[in-house]
Amino acid sequence: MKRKIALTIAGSDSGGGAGIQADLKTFQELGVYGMSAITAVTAQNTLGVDAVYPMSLDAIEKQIDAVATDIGTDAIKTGMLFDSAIIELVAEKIKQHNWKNIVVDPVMIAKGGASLLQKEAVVALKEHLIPLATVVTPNIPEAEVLTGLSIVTMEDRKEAAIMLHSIGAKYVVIKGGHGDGDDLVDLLYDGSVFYTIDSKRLNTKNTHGTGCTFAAAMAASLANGMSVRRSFETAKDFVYLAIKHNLNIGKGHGPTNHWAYAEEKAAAIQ
Ligand code: PXL
Repeated sequence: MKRKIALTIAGSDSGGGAGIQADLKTFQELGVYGMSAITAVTAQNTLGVDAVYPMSLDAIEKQIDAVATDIGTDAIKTGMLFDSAIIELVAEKIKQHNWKNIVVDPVMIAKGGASLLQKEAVVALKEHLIPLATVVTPNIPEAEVLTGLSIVTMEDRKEAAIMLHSIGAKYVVIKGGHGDGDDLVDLLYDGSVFYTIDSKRLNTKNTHGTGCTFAAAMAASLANGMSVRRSFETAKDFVYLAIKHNLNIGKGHGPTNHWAYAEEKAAAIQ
């Protein structure tokens, strides 16, 4: 059986719950062969980020080119890109290698408040990377920064989605996790139609890495040949189960359970 392949271009989380570690675990669980180009190394655990060490542009370019010249990829996921120089390099490389199925997770701030993206880089994200995105997957605070809107109502979310589509993302997902209340709505926009998935909020502090995991699950699903809508549904199921069966690891915001989706599928077959 020929496996599909995905590349994550993102930061490393030493605690294993977010960043490239979450991405590679998610790719694996969805049957996709995972590869990585590391943009920054973070020293962090479930209590927070202690330090951030961005990689040199040369090191990032060499990792991407090494993958491109030999292996290629069926999908890309971008996560923490740290500054505008890294964003411009990654955008240039995606164009140069003519890659498709690009999931852009516009990572900005870690759960504990540490900055994973310089303020100056927001413009580069909008000018260079989002226009290449098959799908961009902000949470509500990220969508606010990207659009300048204050997002309170569902109409605000839809307006933000329209704006992000107009700057070039083919599809826009606005994740509902940061909304208020017990009912959570994730929104997908394809440029003409809105599609939503409703779920109940799961009450736990162990949600570290959910954004990374969601975007990685979308990238793996696109690599597997699914439509964007089906990839959105799969990513939602994957993250919902990962939070529901979270591992309670560490003393702070613990990671989610990347095994849960495949384990539930296996149990359903028996
Ligand atoms: O979830 C955002 C994120 C992305 N990438 C890295 C991170 C985090 C959150 O902590 O550490 C490397």
